[in-house]
Amino acid sequence: MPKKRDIKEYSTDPAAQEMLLRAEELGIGTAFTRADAMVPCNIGGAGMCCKQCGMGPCRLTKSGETGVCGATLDTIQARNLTRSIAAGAAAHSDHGRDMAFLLKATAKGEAEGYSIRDVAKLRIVASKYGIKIEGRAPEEIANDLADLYISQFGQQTGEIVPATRAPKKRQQLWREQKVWPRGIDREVVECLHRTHIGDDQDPAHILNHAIRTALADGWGGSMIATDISDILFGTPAPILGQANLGVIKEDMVNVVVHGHEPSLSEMIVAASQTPEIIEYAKAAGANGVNLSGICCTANEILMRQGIPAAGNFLHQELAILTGAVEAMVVDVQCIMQALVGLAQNFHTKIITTSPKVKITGATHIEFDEHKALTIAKQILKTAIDNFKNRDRSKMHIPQIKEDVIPGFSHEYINYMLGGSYRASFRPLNDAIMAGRIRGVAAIVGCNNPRSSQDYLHNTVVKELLKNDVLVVQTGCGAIAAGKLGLLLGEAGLTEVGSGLREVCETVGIPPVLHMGSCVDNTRILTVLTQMVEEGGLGDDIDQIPAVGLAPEWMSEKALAIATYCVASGAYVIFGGASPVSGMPDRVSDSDLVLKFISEGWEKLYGGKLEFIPDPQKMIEATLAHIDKKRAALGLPAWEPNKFGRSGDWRMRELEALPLEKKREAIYG
Ligand code: SF4
Ligand code: MSK
Repeated sequence: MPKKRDIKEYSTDPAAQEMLLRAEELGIGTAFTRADAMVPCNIGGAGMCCKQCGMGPCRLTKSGETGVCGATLDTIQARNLTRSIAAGAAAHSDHGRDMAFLLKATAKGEAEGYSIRDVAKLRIVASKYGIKIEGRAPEEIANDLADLYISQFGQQTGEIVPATRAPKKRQQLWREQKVWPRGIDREVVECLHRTHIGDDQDPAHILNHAIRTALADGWGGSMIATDISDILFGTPAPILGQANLGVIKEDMVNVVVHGHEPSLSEMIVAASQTPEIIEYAKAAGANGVNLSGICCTANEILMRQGIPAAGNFLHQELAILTGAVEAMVVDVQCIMQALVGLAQNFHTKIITTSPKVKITGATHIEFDEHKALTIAKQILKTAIDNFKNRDRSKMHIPQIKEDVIPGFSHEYINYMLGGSYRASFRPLNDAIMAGRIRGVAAIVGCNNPRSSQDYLHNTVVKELLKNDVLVVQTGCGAIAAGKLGLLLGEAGLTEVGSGLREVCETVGIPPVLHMGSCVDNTRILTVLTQMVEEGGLGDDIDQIPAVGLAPEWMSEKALAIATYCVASGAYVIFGGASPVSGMPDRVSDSDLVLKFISEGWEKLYGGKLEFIPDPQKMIEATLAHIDKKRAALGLPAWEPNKFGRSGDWRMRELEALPLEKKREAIYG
């Protein structure tokens, strides 16, 4: 019998717990209960099943066993992992492609409602590629940049250009290893080709192409997506917002936008603020339209517009359970099919919008960038028309939400550290070199109902902060921290070690920097590159005392992100289960791929991927790696009590002393 977990084991978030109780009362299932009922297949879960052809599926559960075609377990695991990485890279990069076409349409004046909001970023990005900027209108520059970026997807030979933004030494390594992506689509297609029955059957050779494909995502499709989102919608800077289900409002038409591409959600934000829509909502008896976001769409509009986040991945069903959502508008990625059935218990309309994504039973209003504002208004009017159908007796909104300050783009971090006239990463590098900051951790990725929601994320974040590790976050992990109050300046005074506290106080930042959505992990690559270029922390990313973690990963995109980070030189730790774990206790030769992506990749790229389910061990491995990198750079070993007696903190200590003691402390 599958084990049913307690509500507190499902989630550490009190708003989620309240809604899960509500679901139980109503007899409605969620991803949490379905995860209990669906025991994962231990053979497939360990990467030991191949269904690549009609002679199988072949399950390899004995040492030395092969598939019908003779494929070994290592080959099968390498193929399975590589296919997942290709799917993740395809998802991110197709998002990037859509953004490139949107930039092109905007440049030609054919995209209703869009404009180039960040001309400075456009000029900086274009000039990196030698596109002429002087004396040209933004639209002309944008047109050339769009053409260049569109060409990166179908390019057949040569090198994709965004990867020239990596540190010089890293570029040289990619050329030596022959993994510099030629074209984004080409690498994804080649992954599928190589992993077809009867093709590439050397595990290391297959996995090297996984590296090339992931690089096409991180230093290709995703980087393009981030660049263009900033150019069209503005480069994020800190802004006040809120997070959690309490942002849903009783007296307003609630529209929750969910998915990933900001092209639609930004236009819905714009449409919701027009007098036409405000009047339409009032005429329907509501106090206006209240927008909120789920998943990475939430991050996109939170960090640019301050639109509240209703929650992360596992909140998508819980938002509908409030009974107060008139429409959930979705585009691509991380959208559960269960939403449609769940919504039938309430009045909520699930509206699909992407030409690529339809869900049986949902309302489809297709997005088209040429008439985006018109379509956004149509979507909002559909939601407003549905307000009258809300059954107030079914309404239950948890009154739980937290203030958040997201929006730490790499441009802003650069600016905040040095100001307008000497923007620089120098203060960050200096703080690491002195030991005020022990190292940096990028904690990213999803929720997974197989672990307690947000528990792994927040346990790891809180412990690393106490150890003076500066944390940057994206995706659903960033929202987990936001719900707990870690994206606020106050957390920089109370939740952190004494050295990190000095930095947070001096610069005036939270100890956890929200850097965006899951495609925005490229911002972290840029930060690491700028730290290398600033000097003092080695000449390549693999020398920086930094670690990447995805404690609650679930999507194939997360595997693509992990792999491009490894190829860029990072140590990456995933929580939860490994998709290539094998069963070393039963099948003696089943962990070779697991070892190859760790030790093998480390020898080749300086980065490695490991799966560590226990959060304490994750923390230990992170700190050990950071300390190892500090020692290799010749930096002083981290000392917990060396710093922290300056700035506001010192003033507060002095204030608390009696007058005599205060004099003594100041004058000796
Ligand atoms: Fe089995 Fe080989 Fe076909 Fe895979 S490719 S299903 S191992 S026969
Ligand atoms: S939405 S990929 S659950 S981070 Fe980007 Fe969250 Fe993971 Fe989807």
